Amino acid sequence: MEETWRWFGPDDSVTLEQVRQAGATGIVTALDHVPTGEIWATVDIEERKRLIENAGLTWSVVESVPLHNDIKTRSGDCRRYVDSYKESIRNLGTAGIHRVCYNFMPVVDWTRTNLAYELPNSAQALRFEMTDFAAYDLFVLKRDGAHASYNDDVVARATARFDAMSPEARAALESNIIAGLPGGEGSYDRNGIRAAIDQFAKLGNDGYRANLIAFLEEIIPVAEEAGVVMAIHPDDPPFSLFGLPRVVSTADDARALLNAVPSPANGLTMCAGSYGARGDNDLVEMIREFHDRIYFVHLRNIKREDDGSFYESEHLNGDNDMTGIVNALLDAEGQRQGLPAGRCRIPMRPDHGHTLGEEKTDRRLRPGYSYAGRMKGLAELRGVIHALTAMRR
Ligand code: DNO
Repeated sequence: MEETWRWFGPDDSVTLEQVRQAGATGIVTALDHVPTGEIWATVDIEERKRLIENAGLTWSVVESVPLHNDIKTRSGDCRRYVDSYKESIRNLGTAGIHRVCYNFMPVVDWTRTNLAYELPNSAQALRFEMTDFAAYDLFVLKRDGAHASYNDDVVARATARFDAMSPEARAALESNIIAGLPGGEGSYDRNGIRAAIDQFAKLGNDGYRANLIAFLEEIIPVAEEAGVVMAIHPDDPPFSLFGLPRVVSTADDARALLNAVPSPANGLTMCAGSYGARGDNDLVEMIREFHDRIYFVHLRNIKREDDGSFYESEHLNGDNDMTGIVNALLDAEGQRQGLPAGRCRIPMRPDHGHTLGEEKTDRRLRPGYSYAGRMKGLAELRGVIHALTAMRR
């Protein structure tokens, strides 16, 4: 597997030199300064690529080329945005960048309620807690029909939680949920998110899936021609939020979208932490089924609770069988021999890491994207890869 590292560009508090020191060889990055929906110009792509290569690294994966909401809802300026997306994909292919991660999450990108969940060893982790999420949905956003999304037990706990929260805690919760996390695409104020929820909710799962397939039908042929593979990132968390549709949460979802547009350019990102947040997703089984369509991997672990809550645990110590997952991915790589150069090795990145030591007070820290925490995760995963690879010889 190729060891990669997510880098947020020249403003990232982690430098490319540090990434090299951590031992990764590939960079995962995006042109986050380009507004969603605009074309990624060749000059900008080339400039970013040069920066990375001058540091002795390779730009392995684009994460993400974001989709404008008009594409997801197939309304407004959808036509223009799809054409711009095609142009960005062509420009990336011409520049020699051949892997693109994207997602089709409605309204909010990845979502957590607590960005500094204190663990027994005083490291901080990201957490999604259903009680907090429901408290926000029911009593701050006051979404129509919100009660139907939660069982009585969750509503009772959310009521008690909300009553006990200070105004500052309520504001912080709102900001965690709707202001957007690192690399995420949606950033809203309260009225903005209400309007977006209304617009997306009425599509329903079938309508929303049809919109994804319509997008793929247009984009995949362009990607094929440009020599680019598209790797859709799953919903995080992999169940409905705010009563919104979810179409990339399970093996059935993944299968439906691969079958709808059966091309090698139409592929998946195996995000272990996202798919793994559902106990009914068998990740090893999914890797075996989709082995030839997994183009990018996020390795992350979680500890789940019964009500959908989870927190991000240490990379090797959680509900995901990380060794089994890595083993299945190594098998998948083995099955790829004979593909064009660059298509056999699967780029993986240690997805997120705990906030440790001095980074806990570093104001530039992007939650989940600490240097030390990710380096610890990468080192642990590297050990697993190394041992499993040695055992195959
Ligand atoms: C979170 C990430 C997401 C992901 C996008 C993919 O850490 O996994 O930001 O990059 O959702 O489009």
